[in-house]
Amino acid sequence: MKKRQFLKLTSVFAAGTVAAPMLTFCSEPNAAGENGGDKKNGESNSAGFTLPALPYAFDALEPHIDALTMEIHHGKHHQGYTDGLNKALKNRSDLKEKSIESLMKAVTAANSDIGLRNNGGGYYNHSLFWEIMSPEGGGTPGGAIAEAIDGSFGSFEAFKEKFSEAAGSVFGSGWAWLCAGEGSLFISTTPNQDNPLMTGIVENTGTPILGIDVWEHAYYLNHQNERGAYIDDFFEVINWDAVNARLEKA
Ligand code: MN3
Repeated sequence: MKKRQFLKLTSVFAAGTVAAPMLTFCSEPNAAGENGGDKKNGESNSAGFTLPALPYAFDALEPHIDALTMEIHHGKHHQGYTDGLNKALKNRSDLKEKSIESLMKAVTAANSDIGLRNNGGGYYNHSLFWEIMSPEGGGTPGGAIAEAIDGSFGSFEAFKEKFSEAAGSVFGSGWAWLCAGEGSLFISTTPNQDNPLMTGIVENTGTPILGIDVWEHAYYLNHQNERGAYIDDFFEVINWDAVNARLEKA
């Protein structure tokens, strides 16, 4: 695997950019992360969060997701969210020992810390996204997730249709999710980098166990405007073992 290039940047993003739409922020990685690094598991400690290493090579998901998209998406976009999250946490000693899941649950309608919401969301969402894809993925699920999908949606085919429809219907940038809720699974969508852990912000709160990034940066190089084709390709690389593991912990 290629080593991540450390970004040397001459400017720190202006304060106003934090509140601006994420498209602007996302295309401009901010200050080089003093806490950044390719630690295998990413995640946190009191010094900050690190970009998790991709669990496979950039080209491993081809032909479904191309290598250049993966390299930019991971090395630039996810790194930008990681740095932004660390910046948002800089003067928040009250939050420094919290896991990323706890931080996401702490993002509520009442607590509108936009830096934490956008960058923490971007950090969490992409960490999940890399993990639930695999070059050995695709096909139909087995185990507990297969039973849960049948129980909640009737059949895998019905689930796939509903999930694809949801992902296709996201207006602008956002995500579609499969979540574990109270005794059943549900599909939801969120705008920008919001996710189903956030309270009072998203329509349906639950534990995300599968998610697809439908921001154009996730597919435009290879699929251009064909989001539907990208969604079909995503199904060819879903790591159902990882989804099962998330369901077990949910
Ligand atoms: Mn993305």
